[in-house]
Amino acid sequence: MTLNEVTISRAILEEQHQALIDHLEMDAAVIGGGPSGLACAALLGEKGVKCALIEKKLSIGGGMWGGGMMFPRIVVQEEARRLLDRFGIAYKAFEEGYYVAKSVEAVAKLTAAACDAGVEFFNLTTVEDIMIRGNGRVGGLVVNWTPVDMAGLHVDPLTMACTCTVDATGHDAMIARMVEKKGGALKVKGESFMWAERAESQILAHTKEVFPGLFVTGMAANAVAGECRMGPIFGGMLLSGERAAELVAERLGR
Ligand code: 48F
Repeated sequence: MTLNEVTISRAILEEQHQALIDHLEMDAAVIGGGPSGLACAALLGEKGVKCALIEKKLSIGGGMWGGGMMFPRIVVQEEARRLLDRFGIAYKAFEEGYYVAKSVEAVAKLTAAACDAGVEFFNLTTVEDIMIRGNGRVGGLVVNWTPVDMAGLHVDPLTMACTCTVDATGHDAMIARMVEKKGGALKVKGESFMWAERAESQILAHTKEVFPGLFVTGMAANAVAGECRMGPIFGGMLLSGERAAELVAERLGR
């Protein structure tokens, strides 16, 4: 076999071009590839929902890679241990109810689960705005290449339509803030101080449809609600991603 550089280029361009075209209309878009977004996308994919995960950075994983203060370990509490098992993430019991896992393995296994479930990934892609038309629902995303955003270039974006949008953008709750900024009836209170017990016990109540067509999960859910942060305990992120997937699937009638 003699390698042809142009064939390699054509393979990449044709495949990714087709993937983008195939996802210009989809059931669900998950914005943000941190733990909540990955869990949500993987479980939506498993339910047969046509779903893409859009991540502005080069790498998927959000704030999970770094564990706690760059010690690449995460803690998961008893309530979420079944999700470590479900995604095949190895862990050790530390004290009763506290389980420690490797953050790199957790990102890898969640990402692999989403891939296996048919989720399409669009990394290096920033959601810069949302579409809301006459029916008052969030009906799609306005996207651009992250390097365009970073360089401050004036390049018009493209759009992707989706029936349900999941804001999994973490502490900044970027998508919810876009709705608020543009005058939608949504108040983003902003996250509160660190209180792991409170933050983890309330996150499922905050994981919901906060505006027609827009669901929030992970730290974005707590940020919208003005709820506390929790630091490097990740059970709430996984449970919230799971809850968001259930709510979206229900909304889609799956
Ligand atoms: O921050 P992130 O990991 O969100 P999460 O799933 O998890 C929070 C934890 O990592 C941790 C914590 C819990 O223990 O407190 O911080 O709630 O991931 C959010 C992802 O969203 C991406 C961002 O790059 C990150 O990977 N993101 C943010 N804004 C945009 C975006 C945007 N406008 N378009 C695309 N991706």
